[in-house]
Amino acid sequence: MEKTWRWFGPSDKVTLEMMRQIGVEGVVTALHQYAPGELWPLEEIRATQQRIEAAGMRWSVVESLPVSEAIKYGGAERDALLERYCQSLENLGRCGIHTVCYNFMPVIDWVRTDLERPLPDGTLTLYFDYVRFAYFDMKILARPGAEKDFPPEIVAKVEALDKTITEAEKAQLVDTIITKTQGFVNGPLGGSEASPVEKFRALMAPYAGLSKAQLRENLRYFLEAVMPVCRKWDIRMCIHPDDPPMPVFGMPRLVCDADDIRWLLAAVDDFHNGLTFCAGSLSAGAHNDVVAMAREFAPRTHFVHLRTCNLLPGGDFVEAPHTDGRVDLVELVRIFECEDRNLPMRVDHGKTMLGDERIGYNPGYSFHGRMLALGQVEGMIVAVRNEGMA
Ligand code: DNO
Repeated sequence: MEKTWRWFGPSDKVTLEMMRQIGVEGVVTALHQYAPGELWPLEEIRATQQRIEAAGMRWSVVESLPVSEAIKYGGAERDALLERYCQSLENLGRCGIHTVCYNFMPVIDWVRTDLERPLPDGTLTLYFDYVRFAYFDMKILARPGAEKDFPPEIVAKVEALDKTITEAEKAQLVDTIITKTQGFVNGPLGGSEASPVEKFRALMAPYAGLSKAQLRENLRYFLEAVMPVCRKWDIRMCIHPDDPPMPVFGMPRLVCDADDIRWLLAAVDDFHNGLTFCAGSLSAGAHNDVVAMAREFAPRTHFVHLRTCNLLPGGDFVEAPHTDGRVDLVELVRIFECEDRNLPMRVDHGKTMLGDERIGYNPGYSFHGRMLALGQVEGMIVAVRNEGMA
């Protein structure tokens, strides 16, 4: 596998020079200056690519070329948006960039309730508290009927929490779930001066009543529209699994388990329609046997996110150290090394440690924590390659 690292562009506090020093070979980035739906001009792609190459690496993966909401819910403007999406893909192809990660999650990308959860050793990690998540849905977003989506014991805990939760804790939940985790991925939530919660409700409105089957048809429509340009320029589209792998806020999600992935790969049976194997996202669902899924889907995997969660009682999960989670990452390295396509791999998230907390990195994208994880994974790769020689 190729050692890659996500870079958020010139404003990222982790510089290309820092990445080069720790052994990164390929850069994963996007033209973050453009909002979803805007065209990525050829000369801007080239400028970013040249900057990366001047630092001694290559631009391996685009993460992400964001799919506009209207494409996902099938709005009137979707064909115009798709035309522009294809044009951006062609521009990437002309520059020799062949791997494009995207997601098809309605409105919200990844969900955590705590971005600085202390571990016993003093480092900080990302955490998902099921009761606080349900609290946000039922009491802050106040989504009609939300309580029907949670088991009775969770609803009871939400009611108990409602008696003790402080205003500051509520504000922290809004800031974490809506502002901090989403903001740096696709830019800040659009719209007026409305509060984040109001903006969020407005973004969710077009999905009201949209079934999983309809969302699937919209994904198929998207894939059929982009496949011709992908075939022409050998661009491998790789969808990111849902994080966490379950429907949220009453909206369907399409990449939660092995059956979903089977559907996706069969819906458009083309090598260019592939997967970002995000082991971390998949590992947050107790229903997923992540190693078995890697074995099954490796031939259509074009990009690997190598990390793992641990599942806790009551539906919580925590992002675990790379050597200590529920998924055997060494086995995943074996599986993806066997693919023999030098698959780009990034360690995805890392712990916040040794002063990372003072710098203000994007949540999950610390420097020291990810560097430690990369060192650990690099050791796994070397050991696995040596097994092959034995
Ligand atoms: C979070 C990331 C996701 C991912 C997008 C890809 O850390 O893994 O935001 O980049 O879902 O479209």
